Amino acid sequence: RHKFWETQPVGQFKDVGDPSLPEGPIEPPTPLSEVKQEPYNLPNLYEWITCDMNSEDMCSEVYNLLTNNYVEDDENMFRFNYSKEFLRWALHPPGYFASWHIGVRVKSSKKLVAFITGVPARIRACDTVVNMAEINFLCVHKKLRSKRLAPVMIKEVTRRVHLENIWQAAYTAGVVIPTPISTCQYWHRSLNPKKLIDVGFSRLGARMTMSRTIKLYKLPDSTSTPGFRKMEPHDVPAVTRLLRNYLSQFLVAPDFDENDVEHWLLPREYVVESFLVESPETHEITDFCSFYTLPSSILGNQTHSTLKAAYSYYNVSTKTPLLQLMNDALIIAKQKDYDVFNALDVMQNEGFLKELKFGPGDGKLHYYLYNYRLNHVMRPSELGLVLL
Ligand code: YNC
Ligand code: MG
Repeated sequence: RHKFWETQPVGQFKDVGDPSLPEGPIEPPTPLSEVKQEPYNLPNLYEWITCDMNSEDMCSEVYNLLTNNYVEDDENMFRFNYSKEFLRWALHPPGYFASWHIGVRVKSSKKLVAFITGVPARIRACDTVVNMAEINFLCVHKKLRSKRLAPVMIKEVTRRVHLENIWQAAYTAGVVIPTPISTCQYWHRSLNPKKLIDVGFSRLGARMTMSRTIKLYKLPDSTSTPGFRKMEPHDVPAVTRLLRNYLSQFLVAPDFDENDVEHWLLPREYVVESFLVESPETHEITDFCSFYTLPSSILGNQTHSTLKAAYSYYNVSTKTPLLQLMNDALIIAKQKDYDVFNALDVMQNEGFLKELKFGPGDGKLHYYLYNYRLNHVMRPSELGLVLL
């Protein structure tokens, strides 16, 4: 049934729930000299390229490929529209490898028709911190679908990851393949209900009018927590301590150091936003929340072309109740003119979703590890990892 995935070192469906299989790497690393030195073969009309995302032209080509061909919802009403600044941020973390940003061009016209990326990350699985690649942005042009190009893209990124002596990977997808370590759900909190209804993102509830709906989702004009402010560069050590301590409770989570926190969590306009609570008395950093910006193109609407969405990223509450912290995050997102605030049911998010009027979405998000077996399927609340 999965001609490609059945050949790969991933948990297979027939083995799910078999406690006799050991947790950890499925295959041992091979000597680097045995890693294939040449790229995999592509059909003759195409060629591999390494995409230098610092180049304005290259970044624009990737942006255009993804804007027109990347992930859509099941009804094909919306398509992710990652910004160029976001792509640069997502692909340039500490220690990134340019060789893991892989494109495929048509030889004759030089047109970019496929893309896949990896970035390095230390991910803890239970008690073990593993050097991994986070794989993202797999995209094949709509006109080249169902020609088995995706397996070649995946094998080529795997080869280039192996060349850096890394043997495991983490990734998420909307599709079910062998085999999810966890299956999560997106929840959506309307900030601009009228627009969301107008574009078909949400529907007017039963026995609801537009004015009652607008009132239901109304938020205060300003945040409520004393000491709530934007994260600044000098906060990196305190936020790192807070976050490391928080993430230690989950079964799978990133192992962030100060360099990672500086990259992934310091605010960047229109890319990632982070806020914290500094106690007005002790000046201690007690709580933290963050979200990233990922608009979607609205396909075929006369009035609106983009949906402005904020995605919950990492949140930590130690003193401020999580509900209050996230309500402040919603207030900020509303101030900044986002239409919707999205969150997965990972970490402790279930503790605020219903109370803060998030509604469940229809699509699922499946989490995967490559060449690493875990012996049980995790609940979303046991996951401490958010991929972009
Ligand atoms: C997917 N999303 O099952 P089987 S998420 C992984 N992730 O193989 P073809 C996928 N595999 O089942 P198409 C996948 N989607 O026969 C499909 N597959 O074994 C598998 N969409 O290939 C599929 N982006 O080329 C099947 O399919 C085989 O032309 C079929 O291309 C697929 O970034 C795709 O949703 C997704 O652009 C490129 O549909 C195309 O349909 C497309 O005939 C819109 O492929 C955009 C979209 C996916 C977003 C993402 C994470 C990707 C993870 C990839 C796996 C990484 C493994 C670890 C590597 C490093 C290892 C080390 C160390
Ligand atoms: Mg294909």
